[in-house]
Amino acid sequence: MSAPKAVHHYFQKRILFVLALLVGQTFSVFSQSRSTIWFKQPARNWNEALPVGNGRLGVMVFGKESEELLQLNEETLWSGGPVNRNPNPGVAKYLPQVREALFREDYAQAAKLTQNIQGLYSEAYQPLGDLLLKQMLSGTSTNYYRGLDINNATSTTRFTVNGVTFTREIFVSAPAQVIVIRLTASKKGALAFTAAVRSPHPVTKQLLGRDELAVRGKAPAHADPNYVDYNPKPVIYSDSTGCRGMRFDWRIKVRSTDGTVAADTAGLRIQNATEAVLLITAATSFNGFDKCPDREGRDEKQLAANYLNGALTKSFDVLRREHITDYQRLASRVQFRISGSPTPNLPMDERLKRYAEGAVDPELESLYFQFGRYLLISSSRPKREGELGVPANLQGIWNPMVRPPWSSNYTTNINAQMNYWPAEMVNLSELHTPLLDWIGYMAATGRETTKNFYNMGGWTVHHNSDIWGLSNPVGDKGKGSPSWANWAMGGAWLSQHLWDHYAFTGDRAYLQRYAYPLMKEAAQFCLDWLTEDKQGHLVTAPATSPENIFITEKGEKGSVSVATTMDMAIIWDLFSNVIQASEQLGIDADFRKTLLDSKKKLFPLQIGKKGNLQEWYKDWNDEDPQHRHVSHLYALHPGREISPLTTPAFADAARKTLEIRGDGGTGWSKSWKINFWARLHDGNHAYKLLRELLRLTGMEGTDYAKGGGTYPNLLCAHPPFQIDGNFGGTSGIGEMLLQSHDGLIHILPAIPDAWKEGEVKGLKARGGFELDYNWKNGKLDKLTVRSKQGGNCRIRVYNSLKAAGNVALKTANGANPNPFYKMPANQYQTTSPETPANGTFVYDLTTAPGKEYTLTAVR
Ligand code: FUC
Repeated sequence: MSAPKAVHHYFQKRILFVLALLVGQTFSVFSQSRSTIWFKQPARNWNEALPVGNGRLGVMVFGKESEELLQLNEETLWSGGPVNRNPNPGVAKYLPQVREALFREDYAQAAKLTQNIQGLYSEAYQPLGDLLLKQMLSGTSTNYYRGLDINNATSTTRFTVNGVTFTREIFVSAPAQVIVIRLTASKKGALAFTAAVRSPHPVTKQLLGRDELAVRGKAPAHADPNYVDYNPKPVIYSDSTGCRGMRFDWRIKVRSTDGTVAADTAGLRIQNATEAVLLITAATSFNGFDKCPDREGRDEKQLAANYLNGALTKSFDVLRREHITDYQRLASRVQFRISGSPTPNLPMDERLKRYAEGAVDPELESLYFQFGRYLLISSSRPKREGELGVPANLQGIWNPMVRPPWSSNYTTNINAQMNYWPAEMVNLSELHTPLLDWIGYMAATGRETTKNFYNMGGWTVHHNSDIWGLSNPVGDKGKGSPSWANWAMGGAWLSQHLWDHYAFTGDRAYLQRYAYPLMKEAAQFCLDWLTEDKQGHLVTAPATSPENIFITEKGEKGSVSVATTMDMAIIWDLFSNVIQASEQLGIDADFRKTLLDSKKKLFPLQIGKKGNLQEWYKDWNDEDPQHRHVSHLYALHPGREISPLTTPAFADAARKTLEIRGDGGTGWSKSWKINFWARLHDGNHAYKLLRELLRLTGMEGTDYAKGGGTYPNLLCAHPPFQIDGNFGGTSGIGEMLLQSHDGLIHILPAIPDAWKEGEVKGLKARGGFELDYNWKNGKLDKLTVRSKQGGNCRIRVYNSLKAAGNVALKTANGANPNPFYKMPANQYQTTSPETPANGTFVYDLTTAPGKEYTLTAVR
């Protein structure tokens, strides 16, 4: 190569490089504003702080300048120990008495008797403590910025004091199992701070060398729920058995700094630094739901040391790179964009305020969808070698209180399941597995619960569970209201998750070895639990409809009755799924027949005098017609018994029910309603509720009537904070974009007028299909289907399509031959999903495993 040519070449490369940098920068600024929740001031309270986590370790970042508050959690740190599986012996004798009263229609007496059939409350999820970064600053700060970028799961705080800019970056690495904090100053040696710790639990602090602090303690042996106020000591630390209260070991280590490090038990002091990198980790002695957490506990000191030592072998850059790669591997599977007004580059509190006033902000809506995915990635990771994966609880993994609202437990009459509604469809299937694993543990105690409380087989969970796999009806042996405590359908509902994981992944070995046996046993409990009423229908008795109160024709109020619609719908769903699973596995023909016969005898769905889907056995009124739970619509969502495509009359009744219930409610209630309206194919109504879910609220107390919405940090307000509403919101948006539960893949089933044009990539449908598509003017434009397992791909769309190349696209005819789309026997079905309706097109596309197909709109 001649010299001038080489020089020319060099400049060309240089220009290209600069161009690439510029493009990269514009892109990252653009993408950052789309993916960042940011503020101009530190968090004034917990609901303004920003959540980061790796599934196990969680941090709420407050971003305070001179006393930064990082509130920390470790997912296994709960109060208590393994459950007493027979806490109230002999209570099974009340069941026949309850039934006798119910069939005499003495509902008050039935409720009183039901209350005898209660065990103990769940234990509570615990905070680990606070890390305080006390920074010496000589003046007030300007140019303040605090943000969470969900593109790289990193929180950044930045401010300037006396011309020096201080930056703190925080992320929680899943590969390294540590929290990483980097503090920098723009001026050499200007960084000086003390890292101090505090814990709500009794702890001892120990210095491990010059730059490492260990904080050790024990979680409470017991913590009462926050709504129990009759015990003199609601939180108990003492335990003489070694079986209640787990130990924890929490470490803070200065990984590197150019400053000086000094330490005493007050904290680690760093001075004259330009940069400091801290590593934080924690471990508990939790050793499984059935092991004494102290006596039989794991060596938490060793675990913490191992995490730390592993991370110490890596530089900050390597830790960060590995964190981002790991996070993006999951996060980048789904892209979602709604066209429209450009994103206003505003702090989130201002942006939400503007939105509540009616501003158009489609990127806030797509950000909210992705934020739900972010939260799942950050709070629910599958088990790692030698570790357990714990499901996201009522607050995910973020909780600062020893007695958090509802113990921050697993509430299975809606909340725990809602957390996992989006998991499969938003392409995070493996993040569903902590819940699926946990179901196995709940079943272990649940088998004894059904025996001890009812003298029956199979397993179930009542409306509360915890890290110990609690399954008994709670209520502290008669002090809880049966309207919530004695609802016995948790096991049956959770089993839907076992089935759905299979329906989406097609993982036969998982179905055969793990899911099916648990589903079958849940069905066995239901068979035992069902009894015949005078008309020969199979009914549940006692039955409640969480957590509603009926008023009988005589004007009597009650909660315990017979055959609530929710009970019947959950059992219908479970039996249908077990039937289908046994067919696919080619086993248990006799059991299948029993279920088929029982399904036919189940007390039927009823349409009430107001044209609504009836909630109760009889057409009674509700004490609170706008009650937040809309349990009876289980049949519409997450069940599949009612659908406009198969049971239009019942879909109309469901709509009527929703109209009567209204659009109000707590955070999760609004989220559920988004899913309902999407299932009714009413995108505009779903969208109305999405806007209301995103309504900015500052409410912190527990108020059921007002304030359901969103906090400035985008976490959902029940109020108080509950994470279910976030996940339910993400699932609701998913259901607006794609549905695959009723015999076909329905594309854009509930697209609102406000979303005229957009694009989504990577959504999952049952049977292992992955879809990318965009739409213009509300109509599908181009669709790409990736088939993982092959099989017929039946799609329902609102405009005609053509396939590229020699791909055969046929108009659908007859039942969908794909076994994942087989419709369960349904006595209410009057039409078939493939029946063409006005303006709809239903196609069949034969697919081969691993192949990709592209369809485009015919114009
Ligand atoms: C159920 C709901 C409440 C709350 C609690 C955690 O009991 O009725 O609204 O979400 O769970």
